[in-house]
Amino acid sequence: MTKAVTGTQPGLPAGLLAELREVLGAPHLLTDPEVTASFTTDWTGRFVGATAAVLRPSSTAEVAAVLSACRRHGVALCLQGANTGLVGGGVPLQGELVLSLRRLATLGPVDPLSGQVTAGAGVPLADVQATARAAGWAYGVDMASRQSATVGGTVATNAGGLRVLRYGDTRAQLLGVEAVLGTGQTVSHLAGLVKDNTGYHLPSLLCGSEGTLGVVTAARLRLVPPAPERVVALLGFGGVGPAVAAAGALRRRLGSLEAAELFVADGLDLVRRVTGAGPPFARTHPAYLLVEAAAASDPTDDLAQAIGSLEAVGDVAVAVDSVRAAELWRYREAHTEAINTLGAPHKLDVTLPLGSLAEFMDRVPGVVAAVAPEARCWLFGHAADGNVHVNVTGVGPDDERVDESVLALVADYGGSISAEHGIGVAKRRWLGLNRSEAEIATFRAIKSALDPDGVCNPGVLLPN
Ligand code: 2HG
Ligand code: ZN
Repeated sequence: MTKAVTGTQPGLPAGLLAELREVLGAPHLLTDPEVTASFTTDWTGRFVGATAAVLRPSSTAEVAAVLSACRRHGVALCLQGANTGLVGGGVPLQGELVLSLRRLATLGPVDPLSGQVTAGAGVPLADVQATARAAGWAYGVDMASRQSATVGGTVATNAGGLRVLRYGDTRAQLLGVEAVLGTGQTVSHLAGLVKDNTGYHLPSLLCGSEGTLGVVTAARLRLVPPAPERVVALLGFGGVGPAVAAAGALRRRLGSLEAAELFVADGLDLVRRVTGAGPPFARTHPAYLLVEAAAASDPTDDLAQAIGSLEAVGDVAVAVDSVRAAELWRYREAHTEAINTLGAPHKLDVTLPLGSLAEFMDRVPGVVAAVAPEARCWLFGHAADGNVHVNVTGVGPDDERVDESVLALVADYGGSISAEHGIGVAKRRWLGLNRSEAEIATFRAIKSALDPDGVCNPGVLLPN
């Protein structure tokens, strides 16, 4: 495999580490390279950075103290949750100190009246889901990395995931945040008032800012009514076009539709090779749609009726129990780990207008082959959101020709070069495909107001 994208490590001002050790306590400032290694390489293995230390604060006050020391010494920070990001935005590619937020793990009680909870940045998504469930509510955001992905990371990237079609993205759940801005100021607005028109909405600004404006330390999250009765079905189609059309039709007919996930034949083959799973149907289909409906009472009949009214479905498998439901989900959720077994992929998470999604997916392999004949494309995603994950294997970590061609094609179709993973370092060169000069200048003005010294994630999001 070719060498990964690597970072450099400049020297640190004398006394800074001693000062930070004082703030955090010696056990929470990690310098042993064997220990810090897992904080400096991204999940895919494509981006490898380096750091002199990983800092592990346990409170907002400690975050503020770290930030103020780093500003004073002119040393940048790389903000990190569970390091599950896929665009290189959470690893220290410029030798930054890593600010790991996992110890901010306080999860408050669920307010039974409003259906809200306050979670520290380091709380794993699965813990928010479980706490909500235990209190008779549910959390609307879900994704395959739920056991590790943290609230702070999902807020910083405005994570989407599997249930966006019903509940919206992370921003749609966010009623308030606490954050230490790059200025060193702490802002805290966690009352969770649903109606609160008192000026700029900082949660919206910080959500999706990818750690470039400050450190989100806690979030006030809205919960949704539970939908404990679930049914999962896998549908086979003759192509992506009919599968996307079916997702739209199911969405219109089925208020309980919670997920409509898309994958294709070669992705399924790869997943089966890696996981050893059997085939879902006796015959192969070019495209598959995995759907889940959830409601207070069993939605199976409604789903069956809605599927019955669809045109062009080849085969249908309905999961009658949770074991079978998990098996069907695995065909879709295992794509990411299965692709990683082929080497560090280039991950191009994009959105297309729904009417162009099938044509785009059809054209991508040719566009990739034109610049990298040895590469392979893997396409899967969230059908109802127009969000396809273009994964490309067989290209070197630094070789950006494939990224360039695919993202240009996305822009030609009027799509977005980042649907849910963010811009990170991987796509910042191409931000101009989606954002005008005026917009990027506005982004820069916001960055310099909130992080005037460029301490927070300096290499992320904004083009050089
Ligand atoms: C998913 O939808 C995630 O499974 C990861 O967003 C996508 O691995 C990817 O490219
Ligand atoms: Zn996704």
